[in-house]
Amino acid sequence: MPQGTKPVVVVTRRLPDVIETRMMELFDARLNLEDNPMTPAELIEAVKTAEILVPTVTDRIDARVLSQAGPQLKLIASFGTGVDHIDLATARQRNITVTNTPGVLTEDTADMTMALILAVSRRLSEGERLVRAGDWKGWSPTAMLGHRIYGKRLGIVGMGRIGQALARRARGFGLSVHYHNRRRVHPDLEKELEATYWESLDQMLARMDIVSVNCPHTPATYHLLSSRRLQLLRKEAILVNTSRGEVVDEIALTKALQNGQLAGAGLDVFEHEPAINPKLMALDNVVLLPHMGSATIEGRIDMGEKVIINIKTFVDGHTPPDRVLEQMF
Ligand code: 8YV
Repeated sequence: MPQGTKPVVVVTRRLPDVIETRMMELFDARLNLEDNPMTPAELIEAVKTAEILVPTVTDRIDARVLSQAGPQLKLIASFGTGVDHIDLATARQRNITVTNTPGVLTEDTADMTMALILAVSRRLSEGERLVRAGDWKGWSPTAMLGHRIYGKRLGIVGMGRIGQALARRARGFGLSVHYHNRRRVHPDLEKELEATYWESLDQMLARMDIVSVNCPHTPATYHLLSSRRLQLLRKEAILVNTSRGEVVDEIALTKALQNGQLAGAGLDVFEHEPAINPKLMALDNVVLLPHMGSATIEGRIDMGEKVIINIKTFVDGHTPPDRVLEQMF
């Protein structure tokens, strides 16, 4: 990267004002003020000119896009933690560094997961719909009965940062914490969280009251909650997903909910966002959110700050703090 000149940074979506302003000060930043998601053709145009690309989850940076990148593209500083929208292997082959923004959206996403657990168990959306429709006839001892979460078993699939933050909250709500992870966490952490480790995901699923998906989407976790595994769940169980839609077989999940094989689901993410299976929309025992797990003003600013730090460090010739390597996933 030539010294002294500001690097060309293409930002694919609108970011908080303070972040965009700082980026204008530091870089030759090309902003997307209309905030329309870029088409594949627009992304290809972007990688032909950008020295640094700042994409989000709504941009597919696949081999087709990367194969059109000019030699000036050296860094993809993604705004977000998940990197399943970026072809990491192709980026590496083309000598393009990739960074993300881990850590700063952990607490917000764990909050949203807890909110979904409560919303499904206590029928918050149904109650709200009833009131707004003007159909509430007054209090009744048997109306809108949900299920208590206190004393129930929560199975966390993926005990990374967000899984751990969820476990801490869950303890406060009187849930007992169980987890499945590629690797067992440190015994001290297990002790602190009073968490029970299950090497076998199948065995854990069959025994839980609540299952939360908190692992990243990778080739190894695609449809981890397959039709077969969903059938292992107890019919009183609920499933929440604030990670990635692709980890759960959405068609199989919809069928399981329709057939009463599963009591309910809380979903913040979907396999083909923003499209949602219309059959899911028709179900009362499902709470659906528009991928807003990390959507806080504070979180978005922190994410933007991280993007700026990653770019600055890289431009200054150092390894950026949030460099993503394929073997991390
Ligand atoms: C972000 C997310 O809003 O960071 C992630 O992986 O899923 C979201 O919480 C989004 O990805 C921003 O690109």
